[in-house]
Amino acid sequence: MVEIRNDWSIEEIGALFNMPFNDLLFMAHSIHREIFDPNQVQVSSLLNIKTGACPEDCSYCSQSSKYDTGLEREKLMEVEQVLLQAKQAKGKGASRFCMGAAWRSPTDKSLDKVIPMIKGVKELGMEACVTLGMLTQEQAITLKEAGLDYYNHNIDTSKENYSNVVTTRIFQDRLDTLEAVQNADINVCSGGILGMGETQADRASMLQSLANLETHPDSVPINLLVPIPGTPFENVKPPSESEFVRTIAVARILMPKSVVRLSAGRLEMGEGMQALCFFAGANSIFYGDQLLTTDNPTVDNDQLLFDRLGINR
Ligand code: SAM
Ligand code: DTB
Ligand code: SF4
Repeated sequence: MVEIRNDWSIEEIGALFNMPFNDLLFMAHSIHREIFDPNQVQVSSLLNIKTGACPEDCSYCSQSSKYDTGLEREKLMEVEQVLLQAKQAKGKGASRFCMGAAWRSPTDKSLDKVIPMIKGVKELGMEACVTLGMLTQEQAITLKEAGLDYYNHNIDTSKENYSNVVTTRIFQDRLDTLEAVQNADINVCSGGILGMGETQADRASMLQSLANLETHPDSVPINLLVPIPGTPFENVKPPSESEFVRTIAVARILMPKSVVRLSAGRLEMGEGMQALCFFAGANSIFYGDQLLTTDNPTVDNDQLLFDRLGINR
């Protein structure tokens, strides 16, 4: 029986990271098999419903107004447009539709405009997810009442490294929103990004913060930084492939029942690396030719990958 814990020490997590690679993968895969069908991967589609001009200074992001990334800003999309895209995503086989907005936090007025989008996605028979920045408790309850299934809000990196990545908010702000979302009984999707110059200790600490939440996030996206020209992190050296796979494996071991998503950055990963990530416990991807503002592998390529690996969704 796999034990669900939320008292992981940093030493224990460091020891997992330092296991021989094959032993670590075997352990993670064994846990994965106990809980999940190892040949099943959930697919979610993403749509950026409001682009650019964000007041935050996240050093990885194409949408921050602080950096000249050449991205054209776009105001909040119309409901009809959003639902058209959701319908297309469903037609291509996505089971969840995630809508992202480049906001620090939504105003109540803008939140009102997102509500019909959530309701429309639900009426299509899909799960609805949004990522809109920081929320108050009341806003989280409003989203729950609209039928929202998941709220994505990443902690992005370790608490120790946080101020090297963002200075316009603090780590605790992220935890506060996660708490509001959990209190409203919405499923939490929270993870982070690798490849922002963090150390292995930072990766361990980030996973510790997620795994020691009172309730583990239902979904844990692990992104590989997509380097954006014009941002402070455009030239940061990525982690080694084995280090990335190790992080997936440790996430799987710490949070056995959470769905671990192999998120942004898959365009830079070959078939073998993605296969290793699925073996190590990743069981979700973003599916669709676009992430928020950057490219994702095409639907055709992902179907080919799934066929080659015998993966179902
Ligand atoms: N503005 C909201 C927020 O920050 O919470 C929602 C949208 S934001 C773009 C969603 C998440 O996408 C970020 O928390 C980050 O983890 C991820 N992300 C953004 N830019 C990325 C990049 N260039 N590479 C990898 N992940 C990225
Ligand atoms: C998450 O963890 N990754 C997604 C989603 N949650 C919102 C976003 C990835 C963005 C990659 C860069 C871009 O396309 O702008
Ligand atoms: Fe804004 Fe979100 Fe990008 Fe940060 S990650 S700059 S909050 S859109």
